[in-house]
Amino acid sequence: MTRLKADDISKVVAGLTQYDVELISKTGCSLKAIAARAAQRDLDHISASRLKIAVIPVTSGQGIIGGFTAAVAGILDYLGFDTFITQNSDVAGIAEAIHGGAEVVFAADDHKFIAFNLRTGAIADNGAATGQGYITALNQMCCGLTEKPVLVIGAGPVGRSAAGLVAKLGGLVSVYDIDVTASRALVDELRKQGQPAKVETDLDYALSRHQVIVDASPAEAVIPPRHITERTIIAAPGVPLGVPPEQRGKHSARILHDPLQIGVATMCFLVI
Ligand code: 2YH
Repeated sequence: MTRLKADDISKVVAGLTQYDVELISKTGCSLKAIAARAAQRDLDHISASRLKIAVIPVTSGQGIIGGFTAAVAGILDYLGFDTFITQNSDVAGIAEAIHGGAEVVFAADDHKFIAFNLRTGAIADNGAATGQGYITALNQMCCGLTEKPVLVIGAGPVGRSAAGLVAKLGGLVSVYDIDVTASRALVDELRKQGQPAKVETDLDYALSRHQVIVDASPAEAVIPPRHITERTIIAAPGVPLGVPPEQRGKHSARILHDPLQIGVATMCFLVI
């Protein structure tokens, strides 16, 4: 599982307005609209409520990531929520959030990143929410996924969630993971739900047959330049981005990638 680095998120807050402009040009939808759609929430109803949200620093494991809570809080603030970062970390942070009137809390350790609604008990996991948010955006970018072959690279929590939603939206899912038992398990699960899905064992061959790609893998440069054409559309929730740096500018209009924005926004809308 990828642990974000301070560098990955240092520009998130300052870049949110520009991020949203680019997201709208790629998908036709703002960050708020993508998240609301992914969570199947009514945007008008949500805009009206100014919900109080606390983001709690967590010191366990490898500890605090510089700028992590600020980036999460900045995204929630940008979406219109009344957000604060607790002064205290860990359990004292939870107490502070409750005393401060928070209805929703966000917190992450090295393994799990959750949003939790203290009133309703609703909980959202970053991995699953990121998959849902990215596929909602990809569906917009592709003007629908029905009958379209979609290659999902990576069968971790984000890839599993993404593959599930691609299948639900009528896409033809193929899965590649460096660990073939993980891709087999995901494909078996989809087939049990009556969704057609295929295991790919040769990534190069799989890439040569797909124009719509979900890069949910933590590997760098997993998509070689020869497989990126004017018709390739890439949704890349995986950090770092699997597109080689020299290919990014040229194809940026058809590459969706961010370190936190879509995942955090979708988590929030899933619990409210
Ligand atoms: O980046 C991570 C994990 N890889 C979460 C993975 C969930 N999909 N966690 C962030 C840790 C933040 C740190 N504890 C802090 O600053 O509070």
